[in-house]
Amino acid sequence: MPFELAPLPYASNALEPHIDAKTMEIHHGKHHAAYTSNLNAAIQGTAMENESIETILSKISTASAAVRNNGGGFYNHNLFWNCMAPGKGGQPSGKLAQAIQAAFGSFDTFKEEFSNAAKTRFGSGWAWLIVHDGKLVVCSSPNQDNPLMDDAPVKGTPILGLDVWEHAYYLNYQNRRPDYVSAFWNVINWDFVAEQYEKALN
Ligand code: MN3
Repeated sequence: MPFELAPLPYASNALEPHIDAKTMEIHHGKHHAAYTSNLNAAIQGTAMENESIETILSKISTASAAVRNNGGGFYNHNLFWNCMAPGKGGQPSGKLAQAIQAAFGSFDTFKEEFSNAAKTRFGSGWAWLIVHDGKLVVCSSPNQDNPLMDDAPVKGTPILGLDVWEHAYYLNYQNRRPDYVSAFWNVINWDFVAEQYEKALN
């Protein structure tokens, strides 16, 4: 099997009270696991079997719906788990902080723009902070699409992603997506996001 489900980088209850253990267990152990095995099934026997997930996403317009949905789901959740960690939150520092200031005017303005992208994405999807031509941009995408896909309306390299599918929050927050979006800021691992920013610039 070309793609494997990596273990969560922390215990399933590590993000409580912001994200509850049961949600994390089902989200990683069932949803992410299903995207991974369905992706493997969808690429079996095709040329994509030996390609990286980034390569697959870069030509997703030529792939089946199964590869799009499950390939996106595989990649998006890998990024998502690592964008969070216990005892984090706060604000970024260094070059990323300066880039946020340059792109949005202030961290608070960025926070508002990203939160609005997450809250106003209709139905299932993701909010993103991406690097596009060396600049930071906030956007969102439907379903399991992401800005690495060649047919994405806003393209770039994701460095921070927030899952706003109901399966990401409904057990704890029910219909209160804005509360879940607010809670996300308490668990963002800015050290990881800063590493992704540096990589995206190179
Ligand atoms: Mn999800």
